[in-house]
Amino acid sequence: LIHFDIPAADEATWRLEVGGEVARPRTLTMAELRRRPAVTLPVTLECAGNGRARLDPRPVSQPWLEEAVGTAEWTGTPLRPLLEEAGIGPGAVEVVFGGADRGVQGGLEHDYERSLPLAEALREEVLLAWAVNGRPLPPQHGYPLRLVVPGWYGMTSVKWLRRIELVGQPFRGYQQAGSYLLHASADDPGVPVTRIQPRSLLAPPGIPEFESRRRFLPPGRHLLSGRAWSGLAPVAGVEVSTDGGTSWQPADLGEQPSPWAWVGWSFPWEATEGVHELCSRATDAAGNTQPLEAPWNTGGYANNAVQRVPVTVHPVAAG
Ligand SMILES: Nc1nc2c(c(=O)[nH]1)N[C@H]1C(S)=C(S)[C@@H](COP(=O)(O)O)O[C@H]1N2
Ligand SMILES: [Mo]
Repeated sequence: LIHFDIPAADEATWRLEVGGEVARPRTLTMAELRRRPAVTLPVTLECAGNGRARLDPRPVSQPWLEEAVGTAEWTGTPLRPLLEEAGIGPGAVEVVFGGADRGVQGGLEHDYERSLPLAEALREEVLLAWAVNGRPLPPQHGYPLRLVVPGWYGMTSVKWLRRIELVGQPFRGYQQAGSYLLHASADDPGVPVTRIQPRSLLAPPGIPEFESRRRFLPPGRHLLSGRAWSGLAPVAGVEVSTDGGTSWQPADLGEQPSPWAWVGWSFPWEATEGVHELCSRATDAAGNTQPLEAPWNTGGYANNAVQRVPVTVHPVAAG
């Protein structure tokens, strides 16, 4: 998701500024960043608004159904040593990350900026990334440099990163204090959106009808499969329901490539003739699980309610 415009950027002239509550503020070129130790990490990024269009009434913003999620291998340098070299000031409580994109939202003109509490910014898996799946970042994904914060919803992973500032007060910019809050009305101060809630999706089996999107498949054995993830803890299990969430059976889990990337799952299903509603439900190692209904909130964030895929099982007749 891109709030404003993709800024024009050139790696040769790009500069990253590190400043604020640090002993040694500095400016880095991309060449200097690339000379630092590099790591590659598989990470699932999910937009906090994924599932928004399933809420009723639908909050007005990007109308995602279930598609605003993906997994990639990100390459970059860990943030922590860079902050330590700059000398973290005793008064620093948060780290603000600024992008090069500017626009108006909520009636306020601002650069896209988000912050992290210092302890979260110092997690070893937080990266300043310049490559994805072995290639330079494409313009729309933050070329030439972006933050990648595994486990947090996507808004945290600031693209077109050009400024890192340590601050002595919690950051109150629009994208932090005016947005990305879970609340059911404008007068409720709300709770900040942070970590990715557990979720799973299934690859809809069979074939779709063009207009209704209803799906058809023949009776017999089908291997249902999908992905599951959580930003709170590794995935502990996935269950499947073929009756709309009334009864559940465990699915087979694959190997999770990292605690920060989704895991594949599968479930052999003996499909009988009739209409069935397929669902999957992920539970993480901290005991968090997906609800059948997620609470409504004004921004339409963090809707991790179980996906429902109705299918009609019947012998497929030609013509
Ligand atoms: N600078 C900047 N960074 C940004 C955004 C933005 O608008 N500007 N959008 C955020 C949001 S809301 C999401 S979901 C992710 C999307 O990352 P992707 O486009 O690489 O999937 O980028 C985040 N980083
Ligand atoms: Mo997002």
